[in-house]
Amino acid sequence: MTERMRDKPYRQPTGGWGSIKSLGRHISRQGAFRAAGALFRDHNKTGGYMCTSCAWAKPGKPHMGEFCENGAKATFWDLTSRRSPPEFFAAHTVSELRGWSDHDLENHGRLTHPMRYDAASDKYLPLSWADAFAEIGAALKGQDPDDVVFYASGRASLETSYMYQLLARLYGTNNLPDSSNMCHETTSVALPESIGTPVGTILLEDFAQTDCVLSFGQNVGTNSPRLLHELQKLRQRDVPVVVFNPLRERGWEEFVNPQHPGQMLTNRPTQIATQYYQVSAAGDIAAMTGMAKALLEWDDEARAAGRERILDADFIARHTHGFDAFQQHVRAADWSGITAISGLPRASLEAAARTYACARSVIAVYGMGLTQHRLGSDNVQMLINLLLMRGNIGRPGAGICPVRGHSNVQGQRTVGIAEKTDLVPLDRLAEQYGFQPPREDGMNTVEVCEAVIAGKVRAFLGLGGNFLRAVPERELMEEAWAGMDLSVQIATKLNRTHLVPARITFLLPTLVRSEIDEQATGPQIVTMEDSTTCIHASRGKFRPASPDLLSEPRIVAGIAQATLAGNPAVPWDDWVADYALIRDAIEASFPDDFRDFNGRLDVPGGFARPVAARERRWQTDSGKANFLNPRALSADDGAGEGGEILRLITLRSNDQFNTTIYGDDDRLRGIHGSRMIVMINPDDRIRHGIASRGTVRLTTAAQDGVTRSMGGFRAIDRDLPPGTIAAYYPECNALIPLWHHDEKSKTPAAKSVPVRIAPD
Ligand SMILES: Nc1nc2c(c(=O)[nH]1)N[C@H]1C(S)=C(S)[C@@H](COP(=O)(O)OP(=O)(O)OC[C@H]3O[C@@H](n4cnc5c(=O)[nH]c(N)nc54)[C@H](O)[C@@H]3O)O[C@H]1N2
Ligand SMILES: Nc1nc2c(c(=O)[nH]1)N[C@H]1C(S)=C(S)[C@@H](COP(=O)(O)OP(=O)(O)OC[C@H]3O[C@@H](n4cnc5c(=O)[nH]c(N)nc54)[C@H](O)[C@@H]3O)O[C@H]1N2
Ligand SMILES: [Mo]
Repeated sequence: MTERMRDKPYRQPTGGWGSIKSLGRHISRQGAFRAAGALFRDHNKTGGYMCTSCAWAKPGKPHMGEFCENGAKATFWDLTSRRSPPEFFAAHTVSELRGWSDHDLENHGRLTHPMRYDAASDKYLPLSWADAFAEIGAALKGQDPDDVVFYASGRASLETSYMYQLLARLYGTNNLPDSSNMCHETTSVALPESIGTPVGTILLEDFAQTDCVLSFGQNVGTNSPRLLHELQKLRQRDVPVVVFNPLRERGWEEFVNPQHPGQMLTNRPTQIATQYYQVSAAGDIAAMTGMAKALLEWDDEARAAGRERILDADFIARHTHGFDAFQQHVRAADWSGITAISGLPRASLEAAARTYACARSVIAVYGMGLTQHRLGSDNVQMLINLLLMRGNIGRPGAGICPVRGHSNVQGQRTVGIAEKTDLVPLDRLAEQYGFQPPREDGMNTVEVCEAVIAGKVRAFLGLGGNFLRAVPERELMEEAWAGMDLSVQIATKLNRTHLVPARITFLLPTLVRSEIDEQATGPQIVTMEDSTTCIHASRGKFRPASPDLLSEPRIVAGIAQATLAGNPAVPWDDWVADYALIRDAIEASFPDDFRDFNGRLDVPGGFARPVAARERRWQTDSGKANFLNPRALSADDGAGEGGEILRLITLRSNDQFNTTIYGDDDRLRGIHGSRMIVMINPDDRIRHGIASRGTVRLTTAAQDGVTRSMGGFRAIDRDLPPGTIAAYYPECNALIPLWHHDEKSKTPAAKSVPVRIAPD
């Protein structure tokens, strides 16, 4: 693979012809020609299907091409003409398939038939759906519910997710971890403490009214490219965009909108970031403290001179709690610590603060670069502190904008997929369905991993996802996984998790969202929630990849009926026949969020769930928005300190969706033909005696008796802050200790793994 590797920094803008060319290649490789026309007709359109890729908001008046390069790739990947039918499994043992790459496994095509692992032949063999459900039900009946895990990746609809959480609770457990536990759980824990809501406060229309965007640790060009449409529009109004990111991500630099013929013809890009700060990994608390310090100084000066205040004193007095302690904390922080940890000079932080202070309304956008750290919650809360200083929450054009990952990850939590019982209206579920739901908190993802390694998890059901590739501590996890009694994987394509069988293992293939979901009352609609709390309907348009596929609601109902005693209040069959009835049930459980659910399916741009902080109602202990002091200046809490230790960022390429690897290219970073690379600053490389493009080994710097080491990476020079290196997820997950996570939310700290580097 390394022979084919090419690397040359990419100078072209994001979007533009590069993205059109890349799409052309993907359509033909996947044989997904039928999908191409639909992109213009149905993709993210009212009456069409919602993109399965990211959770970014869908506008009420969509572009004709309301899609991006990566959303289109995800659609082609789903609608491929390639298949992995029973004959494929007959020809390959599971041990053999374990030698295939993540790309090759999924690229072989859609799963077409329910399968069960047969240990004697080491192969997956087909079986009927009825047998699969009966055997799963029998196996689950023999387990203690506390030992069973119901995992959800964030793609399944609100309807499926609601049924899935109900299945788990009727069965007797709150073990409902989800991909969010590795992602924005930090947000879900940090925001309620600060502002009393677990989700972002902005709506799409706020971008039209904002005067400044701050961005921390999010890669817009790859992971939420349609957000570039909003950013481009506000740049045309000359609104400043201030970016903090250790890497120079092309998406934040320049964009050519493929939807604008004029711009495509001239290829004259829009400059997105007006100020770009390459903060050190885990240096954001320090950077934001520097900005806050500058604001306080200028406010002192303004007050002394009788000029207009820099702080929004009225907002702080009326709406917040803890400001005095916060300002003392910030005043006490010294610039030398701030500049050392952020890696940024004082003048840069003052320039960023100046732009912030000059803007009336500010939106702060962030992603995994803030959440996936040992003090990730402090990162998020410090960003809120910065917004609160100038009253930038709860008014038009201002607010906090966590950019969510999976297309329905936020919605799954809204309808009850949560291991924490205080997030779920258990009393209402108890009344609605006449049962006693379990009242103990379940396990989150990290706790599930601990329990798997300890041999305490006996059965694992996965509603989508690729758990073993996504979690930390890969080697111990794969070893322990095989000791479980039961693994049930509801999936669209084959992945590594399916190839580490438990004693009994089922692979249950399902429809994708763009496919027609025909049930007894006709084609069904499903719904999902975007990053801005707006709920959208989605209607499949394509013939299913195989006649043997069942929809996700049908599969969840099948497992439930085979496992649980009958309950007249839970009409699984009626629900499957007509998903509108599931939506009625959701509305009954969550009346505030889903008032008139079926009546509002086609509101253009989706209908927004109410968010109290958006209206400056603070559902916190203090009844106010809380200034909260960060516990340290460095978000890695000292883990990456010491001369030889580097902070490894594990991140996504432009050619993947999480563990789904579309190809080996990362066009926007100028890397082609290999994913086994480490991006490194040339000074760091030379200091460690590594040749340019030399082969290197990374070893985790942790004294816990476990050796975590991976060789075979190529070192590629990139403009990165000293001490910060970057490589791809999921390849690097074997290097992340399970205990290396955000302290409050247990989100794995995948963005600053302490490692040593050496020639290999
Ligand atoms: N095409 C595509 N779209 C996706 C996904 C995908 O894999 N492919 N995944 C989806 C999912 S589930 C999610 S959660 C989102 C993820 O989207 P992002 O939040 O963008 O996640 P990452 O790609 O992991 O990259 C995070 C960014 O943070 C920067 N960063 C790393 N450490 C730090 C730090 O300490 N400080 C700062 N300021 N920046 C830092 C990295 O350089 C990188 O640019 O995207 C979603 N959308
Ligand atoms: N080191 C490191 N680790 C990370 C991260 C990181 O940045 N760095 N990011 C974390 C984040 S943010 C996340 S969200 C997790 C992702 O973790 P997961 O959500 O568990 O992983 P995915 O790769 O999204 O899951 C892909 C699989 O889902 C199945 N699938 C796809 N579509 C559907 C569908 O419509 N229905 C069903 N039933 N199955 C489907 C396919 O079989 C596919 O193989 O990884 C986390 N792990
Ligand atoms: Mo995510």
